Amino acid sequence: MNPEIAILVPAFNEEPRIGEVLEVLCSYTSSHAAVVVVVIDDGSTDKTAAVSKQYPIELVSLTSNQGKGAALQAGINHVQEAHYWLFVDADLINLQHEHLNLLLNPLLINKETAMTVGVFKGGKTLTDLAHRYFGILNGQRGFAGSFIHNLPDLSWSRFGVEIFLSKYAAWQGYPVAYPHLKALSHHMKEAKYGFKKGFYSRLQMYRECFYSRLVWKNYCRQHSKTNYYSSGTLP
Ligand SMILES: Nc1nc2c(ncn2[C@@H]2O[C@H](COP(=O)(O)OP(=O)(O)O)[C@@H](O)[C@H]2O)c(=O)[nH]1
Ligand SMILES: [Mg+2]
Repeated sequence: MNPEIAILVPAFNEEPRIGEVLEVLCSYTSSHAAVVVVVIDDGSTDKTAAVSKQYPIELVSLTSNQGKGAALQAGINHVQEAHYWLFVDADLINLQHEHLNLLLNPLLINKETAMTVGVFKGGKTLTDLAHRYFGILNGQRGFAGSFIHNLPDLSWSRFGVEIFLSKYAAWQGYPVAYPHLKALSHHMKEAKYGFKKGFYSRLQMYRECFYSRLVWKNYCRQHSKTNYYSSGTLP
């Protein structure tokens, strides 16, 4: 496939929300020659796949729900090689082309930059605060091709995937940029699933994040394709 830019959109039961995001991504694609948008349907039980198929995207369907990390890994395996990668959630509110440019520009301008982590600003107060103080969890990211190429498999990580990516980048000593994504936010779990189910799902997410925080070091030691210790010790 080898596109210039691969945009991966992990999606689990996002039927009412994914159209708004794909509308923006696919119109971005039409103005940029070699961009591919890959939706990874993570075993959804709603019409996420059917809605996605209305857009010029590549669809990867996982037969059962495997979690965000496995969905992203399935997208990476599908594309295999790209010069730049973007990870974009399927439930964003008010995504604009400018946000995609902001995630890509630091990678294009400074070839040393390995990863960008988008920080919501001026969207919703709660999501802004979460992004400001728990940036390690932010899901909108850009990557240089070499970062993804050298990355160990993410399939185990579920919602701990962002923590793993940030820890891995720090361990490798890779420069990371944090562009502010103005007026962007996302649907919170409580709004998507109702308070009780949403809250339970949030606790489950924190559990997966905590697990990733515990095991990332050992996982890196055992599975890294490169062995560059920036400071000689793991952070
Ligand atoms: N909830 C959930 N989301 C998943 C899963 N796999 C992929 N995703 C996608 O990961 C993104 C972030 O999920 P979300 O529940 O909104 O997490 P939050 O934004 O961190 O609260 C969305 O695009 C989801 O559709 C999964 O197993 N569960
Ligand atoms: Mg969300």
